[in-house]
Amino acid sequence: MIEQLSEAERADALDGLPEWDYDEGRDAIGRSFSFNSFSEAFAFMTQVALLAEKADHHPEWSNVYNRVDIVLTTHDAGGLSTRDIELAGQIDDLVD
Ligand code: HBI
Repeated sequence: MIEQLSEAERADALDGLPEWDYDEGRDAIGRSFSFNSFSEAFAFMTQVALLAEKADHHPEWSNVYNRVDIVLTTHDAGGLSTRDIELAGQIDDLVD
C-alpha cells in the first residue's frame, strides 16, 4: 500500500521540484508546459506516457495545441506519494 507523504517529507520533496506548483486542496502538484508546436507537445506526452506505464503511475493531464498541463497525485494514497515525486523528476528531465 503506497503511503501519503508527511508534511515534512512533502516539504523536502518539493524543494527538489521548484517548477511544480503545490495544490493544498488536493495534496497534488502541477506544472504547465508550452512547446513550439502541437507535434512537440504530443511527442512530450508520448514520452511521459511511457514513463507513466513503466512506473505504473499515471498523470492527470490536458493538452491544448502546444500546451500540456500535468497534475500528479496518488489516488490510492489520497494525496502525494513518492511515486508523484519520482515521476515529476523524470518529467523535468525530459524538458529541463
Ligand atoms: N496513478 N496517479 C496514480 N494514482 C494511482 O493511485 C494509480 C496510478 N496508476 C496505476 C494505479 N494506481 C494502479 O496500478 C493501482 O491502483 C493498482
